Amino acid sequence: MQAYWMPFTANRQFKSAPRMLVSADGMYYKDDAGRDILDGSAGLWCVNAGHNRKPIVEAIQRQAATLDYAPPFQLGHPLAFEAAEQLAAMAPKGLGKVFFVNSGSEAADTALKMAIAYHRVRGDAARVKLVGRERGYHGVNFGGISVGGIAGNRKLFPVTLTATDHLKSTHDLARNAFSRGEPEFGAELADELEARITTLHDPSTIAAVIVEPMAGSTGVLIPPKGYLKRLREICDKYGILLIFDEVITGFGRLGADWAANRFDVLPDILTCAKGLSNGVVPMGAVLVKPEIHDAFMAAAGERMIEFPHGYTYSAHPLACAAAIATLNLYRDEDLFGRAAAFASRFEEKAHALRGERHVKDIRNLGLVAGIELDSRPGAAGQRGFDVFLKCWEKGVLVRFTGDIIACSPPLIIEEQEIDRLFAVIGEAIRETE
Ligand code: PXG
Repeated sequence: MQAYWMPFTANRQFKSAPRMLVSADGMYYKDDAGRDILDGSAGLWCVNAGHNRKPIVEAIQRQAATLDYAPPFQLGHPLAFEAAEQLAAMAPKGLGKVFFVNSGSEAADTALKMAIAYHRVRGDAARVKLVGRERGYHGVNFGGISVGGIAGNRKLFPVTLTATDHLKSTHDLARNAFSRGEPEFGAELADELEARITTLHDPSTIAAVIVEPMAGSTGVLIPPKGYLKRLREICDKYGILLIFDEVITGFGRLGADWAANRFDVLPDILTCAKGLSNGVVPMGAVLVKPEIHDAFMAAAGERMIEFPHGYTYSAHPLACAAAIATLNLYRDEDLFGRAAAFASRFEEKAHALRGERHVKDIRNLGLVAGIELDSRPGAAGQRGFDVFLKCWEKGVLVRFTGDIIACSPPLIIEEQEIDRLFAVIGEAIRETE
């Protein structure tokens, strides 16, 4: 087991007691002892259509045997255009241009570079600063961690971009604990963008604001009512681009296709990944308004490369095949509608854990829930880890971030599986010191 250096993992703990997944089907993983594990986290928030879906598997098999790889620079292949067309057709109205990447991290860095370059090609070269938010997660590349706000992901790398600032997190248990859906309080936190940040930096130097509409990785922070609309208004007032990182919130997670539609706020740039290909082949995308794309076209000669950016595996044929099959599945099975239909049971069962010891907040929207536990004195994160391990022993996979348990199952989950998911979390919490 020694050669593999595992990502975001307590390597030594893992190797002392490995948790090995060997196969998956529908709502379940199987481990190397042959146990079925209910997938309460859609892998890592990505397997929205469930595991081992035949149309996706077959599409990839066919594609591998037809065109295994095609260089994406100065050459094309039909599935890249088809995947972009389909994604644009289901995107929030007005985001009609699609740039493919291979992950959420690449999507974030691509979006940030696009934002800066967009102002530049229009002759507004002073706009270089990027604003993120405390507790935000935009992947692990240098751009993403620079605007990201998860302290633990930054502290070993104190060489982030300097032209950045961060809004305050919207997390406020004093006012919003045990909210169902969008919390009531906190829209005014968006005003910091105008009151402090544009004042401090001079708004004409700010290129973009990037936020997750719902902050997932940090522990499920649902946006307060009106907060995102307010951000949009301030960005408009000062000519700042608004980027939504929908890597987690895209593809039905919140009971709507996109958070942008769920909250009725249209960003200028939207990043997605994960559910785009059901996690089966790595893929991400950056969706932009046509005006942004067109500004690049207008600024370069016809035989010039307009945006010197891209990856060897952008629009990889297998990823495109997986994405097309995945988007078809979402539509054919109305999986986003299903997520919306099951959201109230999900909410009831999640909030039924209120009153269990250590539980200091429960929050939810669509098919996502966060259960925040009190931390053990001097040992933040250990209680969350123990609950995660107990759930695993009981055959349920959840995600934990510090002492917050996150639930985000595939959208094909059945009612009894929702019941079991939260029942097992309840047992695990009761058995944890
Ligand atoms: N943006 C957001 C909003 C994400 O949630 C990324 C970017 C980066 O995506 P890639 O594909 O580069 O990993 C993510 C990823 C967790 C967890 O514990 C969440 C993510 C990744 C790893 C763990 O909740 N989200």
